[in-house]
Amino acid sequence: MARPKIALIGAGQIGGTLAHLAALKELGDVVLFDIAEGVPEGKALDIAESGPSAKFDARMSGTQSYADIAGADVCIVTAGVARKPGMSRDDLLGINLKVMKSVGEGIAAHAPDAFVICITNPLDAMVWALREFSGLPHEKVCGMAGVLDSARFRHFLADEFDVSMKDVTAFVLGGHGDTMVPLVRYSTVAGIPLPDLVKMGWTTQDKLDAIVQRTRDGGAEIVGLLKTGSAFYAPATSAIEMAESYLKDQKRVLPCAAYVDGAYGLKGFYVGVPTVIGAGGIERVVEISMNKDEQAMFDSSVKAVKGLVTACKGIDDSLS
Ligand code: A3D
Repeated sequence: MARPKIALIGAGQIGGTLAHLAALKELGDVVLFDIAEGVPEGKALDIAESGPSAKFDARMSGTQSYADIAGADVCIVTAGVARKPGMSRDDLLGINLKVMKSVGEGIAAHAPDAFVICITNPLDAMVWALREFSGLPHEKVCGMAGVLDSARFRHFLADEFDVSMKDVTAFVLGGHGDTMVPLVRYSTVAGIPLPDLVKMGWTTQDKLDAIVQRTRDGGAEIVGLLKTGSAFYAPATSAIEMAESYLKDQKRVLPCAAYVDGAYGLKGFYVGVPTVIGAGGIERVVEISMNKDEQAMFDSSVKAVKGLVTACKGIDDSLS
């Protein structure tokens, strides 16, 4: 059987890391696409030259032509502009919406059967627009945010408790932004929910609240440190986890920006929810029950996402 083909649209910081990880994990042959001439070619060659030492079998190539992504099984989209200090994710909206239009058209023309994972910010609006521009089935287009947000939450929790990150599960719902909803009640250490760990004296409510806030601000914390761009190692690793679940039909239960059509009382747009990712793409949206406070946080997050989608419609007539 031929190797799967993975197209990476955008060969910047995240795109290059995605290519490296996909090669190391031998997920398939990789095509890096970018409008910046030489960048995707250079990164592809550099990674290919690491193959003999890293001992992977995967073809790496770079291109400026959408024709070269033909027949891709997975497309991961990072094309666009990243945040600089002082910019919010929403500041990127106008610029990246235009990018989504060209990317959506390119995927529709050359890789219409692909599973598409969008990473470009502002995520929940860009994944919605990318789906609209591409016309692909809703279950084949999703956004990466929840895996990253919950990984950050898990990392901070594992640090606080001095336990392995492997035994910490965390749950983050809603949009990828300041209104994201880390759900403490559904987050556990080896099955013990966080509120119980507070009662057991493992941490205090104040410390837990601070970790929740640090998770919400996780992206900005990295932007503040790097000064010239935003996070890329953890975002790339998160998207690779999603791509692998699709390619290997693992049916992982992963939070991602998925099209919600009825669940959570919502209809017709993208928001961060738990999903099952398998060979069918987003095979299921998992609907959990929320208490009053959680529902209020989720509602305000949904409101923020709806605002961004409305803004997109205001910018591009074809989206209305
Ligand atoms: P960066 O290193 O700037 O790479 C973006 C690449 O896109 C550059 O190489 C550009 O040349 C390329 N590009 C621009 N326009 C086009 C186009 N029309 N077609 C093809 N390529 C194009 O950014 P990055 O890799 O650090 O980040 C990429 C995106 O991911 C940004 O929008 C970030 O805000 C976003 N991001 C999202 C998350 C989430 O968790 C959702 C996390 C981190 C970054």
